[in-house]
Amino acid sequence: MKNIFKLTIGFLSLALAFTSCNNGDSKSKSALSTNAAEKVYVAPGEHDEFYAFISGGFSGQLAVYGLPSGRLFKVIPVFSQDPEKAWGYNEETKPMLNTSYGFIPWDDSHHPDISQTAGELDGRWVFINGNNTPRIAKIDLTTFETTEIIEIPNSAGNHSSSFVTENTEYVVAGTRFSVPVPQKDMPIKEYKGNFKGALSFISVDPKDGRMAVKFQLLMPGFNYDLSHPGRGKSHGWFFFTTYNTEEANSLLEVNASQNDKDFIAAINWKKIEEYVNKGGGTKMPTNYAHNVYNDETHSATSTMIKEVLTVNPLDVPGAVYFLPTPKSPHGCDVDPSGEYIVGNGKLSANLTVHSFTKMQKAIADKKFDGEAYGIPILKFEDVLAGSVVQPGLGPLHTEFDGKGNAYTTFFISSEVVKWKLGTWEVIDRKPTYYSVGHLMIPGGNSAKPFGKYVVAMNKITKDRYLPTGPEVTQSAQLYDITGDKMELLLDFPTIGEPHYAAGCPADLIKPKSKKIFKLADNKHPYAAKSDADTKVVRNGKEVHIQMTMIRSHFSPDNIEGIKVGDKVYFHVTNLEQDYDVPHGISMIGANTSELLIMPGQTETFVWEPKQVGVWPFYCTDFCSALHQEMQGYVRVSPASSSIPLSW
Ligand code: K7E
Ligand code: RUQ
Ligand code: CUA
Repeated sequence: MKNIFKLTIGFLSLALAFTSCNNGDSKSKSALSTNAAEKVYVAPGEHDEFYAFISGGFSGQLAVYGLPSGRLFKVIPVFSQDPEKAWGYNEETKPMLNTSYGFIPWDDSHHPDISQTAGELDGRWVFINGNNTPRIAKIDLTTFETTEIIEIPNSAGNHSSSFVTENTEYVVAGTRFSVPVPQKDMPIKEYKGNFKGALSFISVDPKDGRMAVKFQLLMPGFNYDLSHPGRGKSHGWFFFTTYNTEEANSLLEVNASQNDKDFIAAINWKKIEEYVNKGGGTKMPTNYAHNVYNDETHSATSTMIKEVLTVNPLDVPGAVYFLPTPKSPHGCDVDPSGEYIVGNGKLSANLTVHSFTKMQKAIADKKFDGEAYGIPILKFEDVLAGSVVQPGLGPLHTEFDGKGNAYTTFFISSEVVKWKLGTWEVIDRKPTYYSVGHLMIPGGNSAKPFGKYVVAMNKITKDRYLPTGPEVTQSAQLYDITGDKMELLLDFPTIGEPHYAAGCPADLIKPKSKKIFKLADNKHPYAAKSDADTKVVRNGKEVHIQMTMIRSHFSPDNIEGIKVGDKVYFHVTNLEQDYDVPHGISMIGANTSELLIMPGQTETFVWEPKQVGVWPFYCTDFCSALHQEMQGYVRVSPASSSIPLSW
């Protein structure tokens, strides 16, 4: 115990002193095998084998890369405004960023996860969490656009999220911070015993993917750090790592690392689902936003929901157990068979692996080691499958290759360690440059991983790239894992700080991702589907322009009768029906971004002219040889003017 505590202090000071991580070892750069370049080379015009969806961390976005090339294809705005796509700037998408706190165009997004059917990736959607103002977003993989965002009530620091169950029955969101539920004004010192940790099970409609908070389990006031679903034999269960089981209100080391072991919470969600389907649970008044993007109107609506179903774990006997797990476990990872649950104890010397079979036996034998707030604690020895002995310093996350091997990242010793499930022996280790967080094997969080590559995502790069002022890019590193030994192939920069990523074979998504919206199906209330539909309508100080765009003109392109003090809505429809022919539009002095409008779609921006004059607008996307001719003028007259609207 004393020794472990000493180790803890050592680990912590190492963790705090980034500079003591592996320092720039320039020899490693030339140590690449000569065929590394060949292995990542995707010839011009050729396609990559895998998609990788890498979280943008504090940029609130999700970046789409190809593997093995590491080429960046798209940055999908999720919890962010993006002037490139007008996301969060145009009137159609602003409601997507609505919350119970108002319009919040930013978040900290950590963990993308691809939807699954029967435990395998199905390539329909990617889910990702917003940590800060707790939200879960869903991205449609036919359009690569965010189509739904749901806020999570009673939650704070939505970190153990957004992982999906085997058939995407649920996307699960767990609170990092326990808080008063419902929120109230109370002394912080009275945290212990009074705060709650909400674990939310958000159902996903199998047809349209529509999300709804089915129930929230109100757990003791620990920090719920990460989670992963059971699969195969453990289908129906969900596992969450916890830290601060001391329930300290200040996490200075002395407070938070007292307990030799924290817990992995094992939740039998099937049992709780049965309980709530029979009318169990308590409806609690609350307030949270549910934002849905409609493909037909090309616009989003935001609805406030006033109630959530909460469940007290003590009301569902046999649904919740605690598995003691040494020293502040971070990642909670389940192997493809569903048997092994890895608790990555950040401050632990060994890596702990629990056995689902042993857990079930211990539960059946009722062999408990006391309880916490009435929830049975299983005996460590009774659930332990094995330990990887001293594999490295500061384990964070583990992924699996589907061939019986696991790969764990070590933040402090800056490396990926490959080890064998069942024998727990270390097979290989490779340095990362530097301070790796998550890692990703395509399908690595499913029953069927594609164990060809692992991507390590690093927090610090120091000397690895051309310097760019005080901040250097964060980065990912690609390793070939087809042999016994991992082989470093490639470094590539990431958007923001990367946390988790999700990868899948390109073929799963490619065939359905060249979507074109049919103009005939456009149900936007202000769509103009031909030049005959175009008009300009005044309603007091509000003016609505219904405009079209097609190579290479706007219609109308000369508008008069607008006055200072008007609020002018440009509703612009792209009449094109060819793949990949967007047009843009921008207006001088408009307090918004340009619009980039896809074929068949209508988008809207607002312009409030402040000065009289004749003001130009133009197409922002180089669309044809006559792109530069795609322009128009709006004449703005004094507020007192009686010039009629004309176009
Ligand atoms: Cu380890 Cu937010 Cu998944 Cu980052 S967390 S690394
Ligand atoms: S930290 S290992 Cu950047 Cu929040 Cu996650
Ligand atoms: Cu339309 Cu450029």
